[in-house]
Amino acid sequence: LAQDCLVQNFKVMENFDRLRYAGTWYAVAKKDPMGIFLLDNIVAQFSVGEDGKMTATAKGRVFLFNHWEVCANMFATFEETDNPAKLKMKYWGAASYLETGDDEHWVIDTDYDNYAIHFACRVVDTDGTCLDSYSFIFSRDPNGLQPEHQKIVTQRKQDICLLGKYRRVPHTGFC
Ligand code: ODT
Repeated sequence: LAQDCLVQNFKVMENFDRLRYAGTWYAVAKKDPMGIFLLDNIVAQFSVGEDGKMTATAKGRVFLFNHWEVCANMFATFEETDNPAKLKMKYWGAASYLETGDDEHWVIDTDYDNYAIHFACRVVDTDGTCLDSYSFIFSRDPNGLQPEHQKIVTQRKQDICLLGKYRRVPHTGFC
């Protein structure tokens, strides 16, 4: 079956449950966007407030001005859309020299207990494919995914036309 790779046709998690998604996720692989920000040791922590709104914090090693290596402490708030798995993320850093932005935050798939596939398209091309995307493969376990979950993740990478575009994200304890 030929793949059209149209962003609007990407399937996302059905009946996405923010409460079950909450907690700590370790990035074990990442597809970088243009102008990469987070390098490695990336850990995200999602919470759901009493108002039901999702927020997150993330840590990760970044290079500032190409040579200054620091741990970035980042914050995000999420806005809902008509699809519960397609959120809008506003993010900023604890320090003013860190990145700020507005990105999509799509949860492509998760079993909540082991793996999650995140996807964000920053620029949709005129033909409907994604021109600038980034994606995190998250694991509840910093040591990585079990083979049975890796199999699902590989399939989802293919579904979003990013198979072979990921790099491993090491956890060395830097942050
Ligand atoms: O790292 C890159 O190259 C892309 C930019 C990533 C923006 C990171 C902002 C993190 C804000 C705090 C967030 C938490 C949760 C994030 C989960 C996944 C996507 C960033």
